[in-house]
Amino acid sequence: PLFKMHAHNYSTCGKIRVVLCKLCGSYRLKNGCVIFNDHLLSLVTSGPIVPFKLSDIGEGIMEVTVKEWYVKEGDKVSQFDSICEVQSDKASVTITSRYDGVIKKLYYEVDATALVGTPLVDIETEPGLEVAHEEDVVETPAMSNDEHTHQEIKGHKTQATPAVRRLAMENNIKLSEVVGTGRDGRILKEDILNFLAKQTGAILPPTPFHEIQPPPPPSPSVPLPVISRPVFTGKDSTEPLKGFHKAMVKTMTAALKIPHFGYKDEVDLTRLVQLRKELKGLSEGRGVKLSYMPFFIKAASLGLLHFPILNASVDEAVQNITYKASHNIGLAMDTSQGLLVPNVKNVQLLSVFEIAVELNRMQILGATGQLGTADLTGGTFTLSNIGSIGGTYAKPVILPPEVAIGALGKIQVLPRFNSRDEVVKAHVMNVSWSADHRIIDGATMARFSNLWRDYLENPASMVLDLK
Ligand code: CAO
Repeated sequence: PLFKMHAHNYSTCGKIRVVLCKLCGSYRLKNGCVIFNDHLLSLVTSGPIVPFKLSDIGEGIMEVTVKEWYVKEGDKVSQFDSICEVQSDKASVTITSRYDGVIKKLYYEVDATALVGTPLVDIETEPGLEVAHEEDVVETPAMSNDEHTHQEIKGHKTQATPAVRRLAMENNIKLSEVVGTGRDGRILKEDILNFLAKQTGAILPPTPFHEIQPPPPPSPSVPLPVISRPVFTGKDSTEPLKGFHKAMVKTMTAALKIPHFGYKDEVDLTRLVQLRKELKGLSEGRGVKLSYMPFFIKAASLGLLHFPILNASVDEAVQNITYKASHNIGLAMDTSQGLLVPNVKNVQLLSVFEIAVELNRMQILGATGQLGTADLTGGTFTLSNIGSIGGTYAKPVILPPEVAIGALGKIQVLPRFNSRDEVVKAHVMNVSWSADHRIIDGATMARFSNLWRDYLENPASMVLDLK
């Protein structure tokens, strides 16, 4: 009778998934069974239906395109299961579930535009589940490239894989309290274990030393962008610009407000061609493809150490200049989704081989449309190797807030004079620089270009300046 007389006020009981009504002392179990005075009283078969909203995924993104659903109505999902893939104008993001339950409704068709803050799906949660208030729901988008998730907790950004989040959750640990020792402060499994050990006084075995494993060689099955077949439909067609195209409109329109200064030169890569030939097999033996790009990138970083103004950014009002400590060198990439510019982070700290490892990773992600926000943001200087497709000169456009960009032409075998006035066979590449002429003068660009060229024409000299 008491059991029936009131609306039960269930609250979570300890760490286990049992809820207790404070008024009558009945328990509700995770499976919906209600127990009162040791008697099984009822079976609740379903919990509340929760609209699962697309939360703010940062970077000022207000809308995304739904690229693929991984669930359909009626599917059972658990926390961290992938729900769908969405694409913003900056990156592809995998949205993962916050709840265990059953999908009741999908709000969008594939290719539809979903707005931040509106529901993506309705999930019928499991009975007994304490559902957070809608305002409290912070969904954790998972980066599709490395399955890392980002979450804003009281202004403190934490990064961890779903497995690490689960480990933290199972042990009632708030990620915001754990110091991440992974790259960019990422929280690793060991960080959670160490945190636990500190709390419980347990002594953990030392973390085994992980040797950096090069990624597997690019699989031949990874489709590289190919020339598309001619298309003739016989009628005009109009479609809205979406995703990365929209980003290109925004970035390039902003870029062309910047007065560009152009500077071009020729680089004799004969020695570098020989050096790469010698190192290519060695690198492939370690499972990494070695192109010229890692040398171009490293030489740029060595040059930027002498010309930090080229690795800087200016604010929109052009009142302040910020010299960036990290050389996050972007490279224009022709991907399955069109032009993207991922960047290799902290090139100043990387060897040529480590840059090649990063480049291989990004090329695989680019070819499969999986480059994520982490790789696509934070660039400080850009190189565009259009020569891998063809052409000699280009007129590259600065990617604001960066202040300089270089375009590399095709390496051609051409006759040139050597120091004894003899005609020799040379491997020649043209470089075309563009710089923000509001803050960079031609002489600076030319001096940097000379230094970059010297490193590449005498690649052994790079060794002297490697850290
Ligand atoms: N001249 C001649 N050969 C070149 C070259 C150049 N400038 N650049 C690369 N190559 C060679 C490579 O050495 C490699 O040869 P091997 O098979 O003998 O090793 C081959 O071309 C293929 O290289 P790659 O393209 O796989 O690798 P990369 O590191 O040189 O370039 C990347 C990577 C991402 C820059 C390139 O794939 C790409 O997407 N380029 C297009 C960039 C672009 O679109 N720019 C325009 C931006 S503005 O719209």
